[in-house]
Amino acid sequence: MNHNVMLATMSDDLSTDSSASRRSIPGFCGLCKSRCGSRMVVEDGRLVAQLPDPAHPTGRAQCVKGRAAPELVYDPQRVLRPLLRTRPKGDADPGWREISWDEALGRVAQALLRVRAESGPEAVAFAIATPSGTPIADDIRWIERLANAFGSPNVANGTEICNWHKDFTHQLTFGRGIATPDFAHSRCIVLWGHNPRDTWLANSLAIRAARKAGAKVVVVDPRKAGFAADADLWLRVRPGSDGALALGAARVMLARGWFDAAFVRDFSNAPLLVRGDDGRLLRAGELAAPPAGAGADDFVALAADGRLIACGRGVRGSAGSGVEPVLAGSVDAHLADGRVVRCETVFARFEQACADYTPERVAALCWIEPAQVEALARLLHEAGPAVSYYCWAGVCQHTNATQTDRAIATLMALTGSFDAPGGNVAFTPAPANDASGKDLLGAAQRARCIGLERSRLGPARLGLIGSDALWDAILEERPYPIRALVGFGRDFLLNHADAERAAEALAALEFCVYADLTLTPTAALADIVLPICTPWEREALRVGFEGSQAAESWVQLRPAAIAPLGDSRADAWVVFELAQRLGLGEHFWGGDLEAGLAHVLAPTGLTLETLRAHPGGLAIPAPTRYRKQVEEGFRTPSGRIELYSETLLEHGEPPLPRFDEPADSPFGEASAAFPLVMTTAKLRHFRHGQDRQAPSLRRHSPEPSVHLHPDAARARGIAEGDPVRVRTANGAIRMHARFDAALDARVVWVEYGWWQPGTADAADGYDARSEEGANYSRLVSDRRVDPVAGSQPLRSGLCEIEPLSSSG
Ligand SMILES: Nc1nc2c(c(=O)[nH]1)N[C@H]1C(S)=C(S)[C@@H](COP(=O)(O)OP(=O)(O)OC[C@H]3O[C@@H](n4cnc5c(=O)[nH]c(N)nc54)[C@H](O)[C@@H]3O)O[C@H]1N2
Ligand SMILES: Nc1nc2c(c(=O)[nH]1)N[C@H]1C(S)=C(S)[C@@H](COP(=O)(O)OP(=O)(O)OC[C@H]3O[C@@H](n4cnc5c(=O)[nH]c(N)nc54)[C@H](O)[C@@H]3O)O[C@H]1N2
Ligand code: SF4
Ligand SMILES: [Mo]
Repeated sequence: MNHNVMLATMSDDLSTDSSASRRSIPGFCGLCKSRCGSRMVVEDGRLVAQLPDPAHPTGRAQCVKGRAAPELVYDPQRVLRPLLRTRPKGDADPGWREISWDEALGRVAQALLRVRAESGPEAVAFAIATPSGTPIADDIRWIERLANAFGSPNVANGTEICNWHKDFTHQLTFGRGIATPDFAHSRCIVLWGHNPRDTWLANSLAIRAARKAGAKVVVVDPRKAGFAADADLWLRVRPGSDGALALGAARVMLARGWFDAAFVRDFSNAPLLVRGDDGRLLRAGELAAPPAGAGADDFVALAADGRLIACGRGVRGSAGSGVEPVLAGSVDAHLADGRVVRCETVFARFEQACADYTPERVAALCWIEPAQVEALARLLHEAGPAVSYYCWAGVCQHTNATQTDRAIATLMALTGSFDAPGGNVAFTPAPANDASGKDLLGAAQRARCIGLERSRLGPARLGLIGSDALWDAILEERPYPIRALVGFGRDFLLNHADAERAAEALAALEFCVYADLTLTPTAALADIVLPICTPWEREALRVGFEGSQAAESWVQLRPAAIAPLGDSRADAWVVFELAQRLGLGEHFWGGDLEAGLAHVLAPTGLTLETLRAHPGGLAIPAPTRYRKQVEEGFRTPSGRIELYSETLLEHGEPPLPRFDEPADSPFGEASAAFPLVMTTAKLRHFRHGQDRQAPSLRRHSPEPSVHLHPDAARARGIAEGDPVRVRTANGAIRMHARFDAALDARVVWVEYGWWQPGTADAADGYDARSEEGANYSRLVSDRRVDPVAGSQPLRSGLCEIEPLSSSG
């Protein structure tokens, strides 16, 4: 076990502690996606520790961040009163004045109602911090409900640079998101651009246990991070080249017959015929002589004897005819309009899409060894169908994120592991009412989402917008002006591309309110700042944790361990109070949060009282149903796994997975001036732009660093620890050089999220808007993004690194 992780022991149970003033309260750590079950230790009204709670399905251990809870609570830099700006946004001194909640909320409501009356609710955008890396997950349902009830179809929640690929692009292939790796039963676990050792503790422990039980682990990561160090196979891909690797592995599997042919035939659209003229799937009704008994909308497949057979929507190709369709084949189809059109099966087309990605070509594109492509294919084949995988931030933050996700998803489809024991499984969740208020936003308002003109398949279809679209609306009034922003903790200046553009747009807003714990560079551009409390100062209802069936079944009402500091409040409180002042009380149970929580909880049959009596949580046990699609079909247009996506075709995108070079390619012209490929990653001890103020965390990384190969450093006259300038076509920052001999010498990784004001034992803060600061966002442009998801190229940039004199 790593020294940064503390495992639970019996002695951690302090509930029997004799000291009357010391209490150990069951809870869970709200800081990140792992949501580790915990014990919150309070002494004389102060939070003094957070410890693991082994009785909780996610509570076996606690990471350094969870242990730093008291430092995060008693952070001297927290904002504890509502603040009003009294000087213009260009002014170096905002002239913050402390005001009452009543005045703050009154001013916010007045400003929002004015903009809504003049320009419609769509002129007010909302922003929400990540629920995977902040405890906003406690209350996100209410913030979404507020946006919906207010009538705004424009919510920036960063999905395009975090999870859109795995949770939504994946739907194009499987009709659902990536679901949960069933680690406990996996024989092969693929971590593709995901490093749970540092980012998801509970899953990391589950993977360790699976390894002990014999599971193989594959890591696809440019860095030798986490499980890469002792993986069965570590593929050190060039950042942004993952799509080529997936297509290459699929090619090997197809060529060698290393795939589950029966599964692919019965449950994917592989056997369906594609028309050679328009690329659509052939329908029985289009044929001059449809197969007997076929419905007009049935798809068409080919039997071994050359006959055409009909396939209804849904699984199992033979549609009752008893004849199995072939996978690879083509035929001249005689159409009802008299034309003859060459048709090929999806499978044949898929083979062609992979054909160019020979091991040698993949090696040249991905900067790996040719033999590693076959090694990956072999591992997937030998473990199938007990293959689970997770791909996260590593494959998302690229201009080719959608196609990369398609390539990985279709590769995994070949293993037959969908919903199989040991595959990726939709466990049975504890039932809950969705309180996010989707029903409150009408179709006409939804249609006004500013992102829809970019792609109707991307986040905009759910009313979600990228920061690039938001800045365009504010600065260029495209497609219409956005005049006000209500921010719940999203730190655009640090975590999205191009801090300068973000700052310019935020300063141009007529009105901006930010609810946050601290004055981030983004919050500092607001007109009003609302102080939010940490998770230990508020109650939180969680119906269902993540990672296993036991976790999915867990329901918990985490108590507040201590009272909120100063005037800080929970997001839920802010939303319910603001809703009243906006005249939206009817959608918020008349301002009664308890009634809202009871509504969420209703389907569980549990009451808030019962949960309060069991603060450690309760299980609503449910059996895991594997292979559900056998009965239900897939939630895709064809009812099958879609190796070929007519939906993408209809939206002008490639229907088969394809590898596109990232917008900034080392094989392009820009590489002459910027020869190094640049990516980023998370650090175990920080979340994004947070946590540097906690001394126990900061000591792991006292100063911001760029990590590069010693050879790359030496060639530039850089020694370890030297201050350096990292420069891209978009901007420059100052970092410290750290050596990482496991990297490809052409690749560097740069830390992000640095802006914090100085702490007692660290240097001064880092100006998020200066070359002398360390804000990664300055290095990346938001002008070229993934055409569907809108993903910004935070992980496939090109840069150059120059030494600076130590005093520079
Ligand atoms: N270069 C680079 N950029 C990245 C990434 C990367 O890997 N590299 N990762 C991307 C990813 S995956 C994500 S999800 C985004 C995250 O982007 P953000 O969501 O902006 O992430 P944070 O900086 O963690 O948090 C933003 C703010 O939320 C505040 N906050 C914390 N808890 C609460 C709360 O309970 N309520 C409220 N109202 N505010 C709270 C914090 O104080 C912080 O100021 O960053 C993205 N940006
Ligand atoms: N400690 C900590 N934990 C967190 C968070 C945090 O900020 N800090 N944030 C939470 C959030 S919001 C999220 S989204 C998750 C993310 O969780 P992860 O996805 O595990 O996090 P990352 O470190 O951003 O990225 C994973 C890996 O992708 C690799 N990578 C970089 N570029 C590429 C590439 O082009 N291809 C491939 N294949 N890999 C690449 C990185 O080297 C890194 O090791 O973590 C959550 N947990
Ligand atoms: S892994 Fe996440 S949830 Fe678990 S203790 Fe660490 S910060 Fe908290
Ligand atoms: Mo994220």
